[in-house]
Amino acid sequence: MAESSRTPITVLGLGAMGRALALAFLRGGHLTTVWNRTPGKDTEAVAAGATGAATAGEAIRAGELIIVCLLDDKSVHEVLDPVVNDLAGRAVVNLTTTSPNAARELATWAKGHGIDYLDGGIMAIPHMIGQPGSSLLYSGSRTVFDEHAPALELLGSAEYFGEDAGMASLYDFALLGGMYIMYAAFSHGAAMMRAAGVSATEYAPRAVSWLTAMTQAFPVLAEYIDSPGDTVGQTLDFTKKALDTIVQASREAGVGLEVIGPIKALVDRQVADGNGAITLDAIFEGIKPLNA
Ligand code: FVH
Repeated sequence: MAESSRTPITVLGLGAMGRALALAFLRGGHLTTVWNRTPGKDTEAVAAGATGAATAGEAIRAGELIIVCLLDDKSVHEVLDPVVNDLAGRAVVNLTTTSPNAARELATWAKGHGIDYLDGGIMAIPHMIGQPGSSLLYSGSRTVFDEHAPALELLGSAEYFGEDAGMASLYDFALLGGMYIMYAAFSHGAAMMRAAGVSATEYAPRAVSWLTAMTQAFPVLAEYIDSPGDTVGQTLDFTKKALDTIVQASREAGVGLEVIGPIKALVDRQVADGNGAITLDAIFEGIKPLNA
């Protein structure tokens, strides 16, 4: 497709991620205009063919699809509020990390100003953008997602999670939460092995193969969580014994209990509440929202 037949795109915010997004659109043949609050950050994008704009308003007027990649929801308002008239009638895709409710607030604000708003969560780091493995989650305007899917797919795989603008962010944080808990789990294991002089490098391949294999249990656990019923598999009584021993082994190794301790506390509480015969999904019952 000729460059002129592709949607002109504007990227607001040229931090590490904004720069990667702009370069991906340029590689995809889009006329791309860029703007950043602090001047001088557009050198790489301009060298690659982007047009540098002096103001956010000038940048917005040059684009049909406006990509926002700033620090947080506060900075999004700081940049977009003064140029709301320029945005009216345009499609805005906000890839700034915000909480689900902040995304919903931005969607409501946008609707009130005639702006078609799609929120996005980036499951990638800047150098992954446009590469296999980069994944972006979207929710909000179906029209924006459908009309601009080819451009959005230049950044990574694009998945749509419905009209509720907060859903992409919710998935983003649920997945990121899991990632941080998993990294903490790796550190706990590495600390235990350090006590015996085994390096983290030696331990890492074991952790990869074991934890990867264990993720296969997620769909089964999910069934129990969604439809609590007959107990099949490992009970909490069994899990409690295992955790008691892991805690003992951690203590023997001189490892802090900050990571494993809260998990043991959750299981202990469920067993104390009489749920020892239930499977691991009882952990979910212990932390789920009160009204769910
Ligand atoms: N980098 C990453 O790995 C992660 C991956 C997952 C998604 N995040 C989110 O992407 C947003 C931008 O991240 P970033 O890496 O580009 O962040 P920085 O390099 O720190 O750039 C921040 C840009 O935001 C501009 N900015 C900040 N506050 C304001 C403001 N009040 N008004 C206007 N612009 C503002 C900043 O401008 P400047 O400081 O250069 O003037 C940068 O362009 C973020 O939500 C991540 O969570 C990235």
